[in-house]
Amino acid sequence: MRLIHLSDLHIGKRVNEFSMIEDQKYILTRILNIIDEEKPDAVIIAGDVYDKSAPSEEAVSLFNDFMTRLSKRQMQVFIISGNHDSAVKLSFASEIIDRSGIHFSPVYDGKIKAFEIGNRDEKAVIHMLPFIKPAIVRNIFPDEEINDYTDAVRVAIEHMNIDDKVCNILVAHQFVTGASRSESEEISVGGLDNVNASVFDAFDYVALGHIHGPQHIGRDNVRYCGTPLKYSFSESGHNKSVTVVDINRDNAVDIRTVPLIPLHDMRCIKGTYEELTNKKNYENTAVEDYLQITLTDEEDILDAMGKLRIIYPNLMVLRYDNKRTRENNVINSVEGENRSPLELFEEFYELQNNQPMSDEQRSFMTELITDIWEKDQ
Ligand SMILES: [Mn+2]
Repeated sequence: MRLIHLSDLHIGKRVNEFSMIEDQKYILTRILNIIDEEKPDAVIIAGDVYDKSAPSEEAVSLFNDFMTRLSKRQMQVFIISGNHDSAVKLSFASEIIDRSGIHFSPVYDGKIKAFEIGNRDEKAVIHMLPFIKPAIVRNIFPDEEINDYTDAVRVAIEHMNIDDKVCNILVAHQFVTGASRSESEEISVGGLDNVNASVFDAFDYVALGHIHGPQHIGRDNVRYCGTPLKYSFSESGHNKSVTVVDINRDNAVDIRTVPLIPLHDMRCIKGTYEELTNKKNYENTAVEDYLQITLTDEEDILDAMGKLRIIYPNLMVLRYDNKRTRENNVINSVEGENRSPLELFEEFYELQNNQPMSDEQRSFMTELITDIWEKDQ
């Protein structure tokens, strides 16, 4: 039996004010191609279908299109809500849609929807646990002691029906202790929302969502498949993929990944303005990628963003790495009433830029100061 594990589509997401919708359309088509090649029995989407609880119209229509195309293939689909989704909206008409083989987790009410997949020889039960917080579980089970996320998930699992004679698969969207994070996740500061992986011991495979880098926690079969696209520059080194899980007759799982090649990569490049605008250096590179450029020039380039975007149209973030940005000098109020305006300015300039003014700059300033002085009098 074969499963494809996806999560964190974040449909409708904007990264540094750039819409990702075309990239998402492209990668969802690529995922459908992988599904056609791999012919899984089930596809899992472990939460964060949308980026927002009130997704845009274009996000909803893209997801609708993806679901419609999935439903034409002979397989079951299991979708839970993540912390970015509205659990209520995502489960709209879910009991009606269930009949089509596409299953959305209902709003958590203490009962967990579980579905059997496979045939007489190979069977698995998929348990769908939407994103939960301690307060939600505490309200439903007031007699249980729930102090943190680990307690909440443990109690939710204790109230499931788990038959240990079959292969049990859990779909969940939580931050498991030890997972390595990236900047595009929204996780509470201080890491109070982490769940200890030991709560998942009863499952043969745990299909996780929430953390954006593909990884397993402890055992191989407690796994984050990661986002299908890079959603921050902290992920520029990630290799995004689809996770394919094969379950054997003895419930052993075999896990592999199929790489996802995006429409635009997300990369960081660094150099002087002259280097980065030299045709020889960029003509054979993917200039349309989403870029973070770090300029190493000592002096700020006037309208560098606008000029660089002529070559690199999807430049998202521009930074400088030079003496000024490396040493963060605190500029104190300059003492010395007896010093000339030029001397005061020179001191200010040196503090700000970590280098003295050049002769050319000094004569320019002298001229400017004289000019202002004359006008004032
Ligand atoms: Mn997410």
